[in-house]
Amino acid sequence: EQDRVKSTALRSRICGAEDAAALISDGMSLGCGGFTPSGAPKAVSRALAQRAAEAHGRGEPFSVRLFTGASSSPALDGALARENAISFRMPYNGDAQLRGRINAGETAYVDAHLSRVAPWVRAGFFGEIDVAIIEAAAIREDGGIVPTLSIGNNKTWLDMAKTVIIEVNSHHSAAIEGMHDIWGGDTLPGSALPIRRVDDRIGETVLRVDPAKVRAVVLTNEPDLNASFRETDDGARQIAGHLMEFFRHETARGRLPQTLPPLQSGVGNVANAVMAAFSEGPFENLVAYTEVIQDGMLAMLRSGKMRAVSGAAFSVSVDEAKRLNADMEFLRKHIVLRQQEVSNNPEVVRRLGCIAMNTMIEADIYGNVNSTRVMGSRVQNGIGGSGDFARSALLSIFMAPSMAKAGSISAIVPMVSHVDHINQDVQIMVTEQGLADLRGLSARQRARAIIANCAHPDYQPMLLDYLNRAESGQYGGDTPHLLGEALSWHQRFVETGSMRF
Ligand code: 0RQ
Repeated sequence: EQDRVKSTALRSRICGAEDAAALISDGMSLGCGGFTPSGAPKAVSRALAQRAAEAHGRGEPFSVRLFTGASSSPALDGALARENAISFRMPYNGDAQLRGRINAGETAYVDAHLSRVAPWVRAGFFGEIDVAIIEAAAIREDGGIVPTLSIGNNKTWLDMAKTVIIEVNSHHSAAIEGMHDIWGGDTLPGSALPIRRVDDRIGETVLRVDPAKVRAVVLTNEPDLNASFRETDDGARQIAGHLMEFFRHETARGRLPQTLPPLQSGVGNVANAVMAAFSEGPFENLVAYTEVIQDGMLAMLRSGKMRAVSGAAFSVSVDEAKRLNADMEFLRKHIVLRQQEVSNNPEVVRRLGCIAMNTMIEADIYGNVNSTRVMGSRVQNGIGGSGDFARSALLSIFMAPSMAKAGSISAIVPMVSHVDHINQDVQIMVTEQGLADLRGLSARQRARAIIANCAHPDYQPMLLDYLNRAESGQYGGDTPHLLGEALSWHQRFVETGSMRF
């Protein structure tokens, strides 16, 4: 395993995870790898959680400020949250333990657009980064660091941190070297990203660091802690079916090219079902400029339906993780992994004219979307990259099942209880009931289209009743609302456990 560390300077820093974790003290800011479980530190973060537990056992405070790429892993967010050792967290969380801490008010959470984090950290908006902990597949003789299945904000952590810890994980195929593309420039005002096609390469394949800052190199051999997807259900298949029909219709009328613009696809069950539908659909030579690369896209690369993918991270099932390690030579030719300020860059998304497909928690009748807060106040995950893509895409699509929690919640409500995506950033809305094409519709027309096509029949009469009364008792006729009633559905759920009357 030592063979993965070719640089003699850095080989001399090899040590155990406990020694590395001992470099971190209470109150420090950590910049860590991790974008989904891919690339998150494992051994050092577990050792750090152990340190926190011991300190707490002695009655001493111990917590860190944690910055990552996006969500991370049970070995980072999970282990530290269990010990209540995260005082501040940015920019995304998908871990249930940490979600509990945030919703209990114990961890301060800054939910931010993923493309914004690195340039803002470099600008000094969030203070200094004390320690970087990143995962590598190898360290070359020239000191170049080969990343693993995500890059996240690692370039910025390596540039900004005073101390650097590298976990070299020999579980990953060495053939991954060459897949990454690391942009050495900036994405602040005055700079331009020279990407014109999804597979353009604009940087180096390795990360660089001042070797004097590297205080520990820890050897590991461990797969990412991936979760398996749920079986695709009928609802997800129906959503995918409505979308495919829409794309066939748009290409037939010449509004979209036959190969479709570059696709961005969010995470989860519905997104995977959409990719499965593309696998069987009529479109060929597809490309993706996306954030997360899931099983479905890899299947299309293998079948030849998809030609090229640019992404920030792999987020795959346990089975796919094994397959892709064996398949790395092939995948490397078709995939460009980028740091997230490039993979999610709105400038590039606008230039390429992407189709953004993201999942939501709820939408209102006018097309505003809540992706993050249940009943307005409980965070689920975070905005992630959905805003980076939705605002700048040629077409922005939001999808969800029409009801949640066994039908006690309607995903279509009079007014969203929290807004992540304003109606101007939502052109197409899809549920298993159908698809609403909102392009060119006024607010009142959007409301009719969303209720007719997307709402569940159980909730349609209630929504129509709300809209009709709002239109007749209106204060304003553009976007009619009954202000005293607009959030009453959420209030009723909180009080009774159901939005139904
Ligand atoms: O709760 O876990 O308690 O059962 O939300 O919902 O249906 O399992 O769907 O996993 O696809 O997540 C929007 C959260 C959907 C996700 C969201 C409850 C539901 C369940 C999860 P349980 P599902 P998914 C780029 C794109 C924002 C980031 C983003 C997300 C849980 O897609 O985080 O788009 N998106 N990134 O029961 C109350 C409702 C609900 C509801 C769902 N209306 N009311 N609860 N739930 N709808 C990728 C990245 O940035 C990484």
